[in-house]
Amino acid sequence: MPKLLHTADIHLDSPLQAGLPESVAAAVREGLFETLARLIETANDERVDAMLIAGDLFDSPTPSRSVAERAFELLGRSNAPVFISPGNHDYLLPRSPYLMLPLPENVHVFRSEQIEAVDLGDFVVYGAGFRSSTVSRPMLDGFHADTDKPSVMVIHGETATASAQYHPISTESIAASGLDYLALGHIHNRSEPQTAGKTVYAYSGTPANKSFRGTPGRGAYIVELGRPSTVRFIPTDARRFVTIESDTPSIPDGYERDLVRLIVTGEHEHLDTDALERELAPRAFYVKVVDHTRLPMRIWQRADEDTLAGAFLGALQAERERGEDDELVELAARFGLAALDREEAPL
Ligand SMILES: [Mn+2]
Repeated sequence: MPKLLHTADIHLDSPLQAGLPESVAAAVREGLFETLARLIETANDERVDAMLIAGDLFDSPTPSRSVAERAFELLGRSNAPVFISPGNHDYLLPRSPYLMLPLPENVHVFRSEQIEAVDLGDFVVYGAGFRSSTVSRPMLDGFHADTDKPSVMVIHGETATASAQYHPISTESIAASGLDYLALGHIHNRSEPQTAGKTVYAYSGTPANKSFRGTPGRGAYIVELGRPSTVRFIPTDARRFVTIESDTPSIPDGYERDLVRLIVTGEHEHLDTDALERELAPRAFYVKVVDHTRLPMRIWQRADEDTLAGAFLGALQAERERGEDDELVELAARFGLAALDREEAPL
């Protein structure tokens, strides 16, 4: 049975919105190309019969020429044909690199908002593409795969929302499609494969994170078309965004290539986040320390002292008992004690 690699939402050349230092952001952007190269290597190693990119390969409809040429050069290394369904980020403007630049022979871009079929002999690939940043017409409504061969569709859109601007796809239309697999893009957290009618469908999610938001562990789906189709996940991200929550301000081995957000919890009198970031720098590609610590209990015991600090802590405890926000009370205690003890304020 035909074998496919399903990916989507790489967002090449994304400016990133993670609040990272520019040099780190540049490395993450570069990592997106590494991820694309890895996807193509995987497709070749797995000897897939087609690679499907379900939209938003580029972050913008008009990426720079060098970015587009680099992407196309990589896609040209795929032994299998590559099918691209442009999404709401890389939609088909007349100036689109999909239309302006020479594409490798093995790359097919779906250029219409009407569903088009490409018969590869053993199976049929269907697809369509965004021609503007929004598509409100449900392109799958009324569609049925008119073939006896195994069939797959690659498309960008939303299955589970009332908002209609990013190509709404109803479960009913999937069930009526007769497709063996529907390769979806747009949602960056991958979904487990689901079934409607006899059609298996999934979001592969983005193959590489671009911020600490979203679930870690990105990759692509390897699909074997069949009745029913089977779906297997393979990891692909070149640099992971990892969040570690720990009482101990340390980073375990194995994160040297990754971006780590270390959330320090537990009881600590004072956490110097800047010093800790410098100290942990060799343990990861980038370290961001977030202070979620609480003051040790013994500090709060000072509320019994007959001192100004004692009275201050007692007043704060009373605030806490009246329902004041815990984190705010902790912060007030830290700043207040630092001032009373004539230290420099923390943070
Ligand atoms: Mn999208």
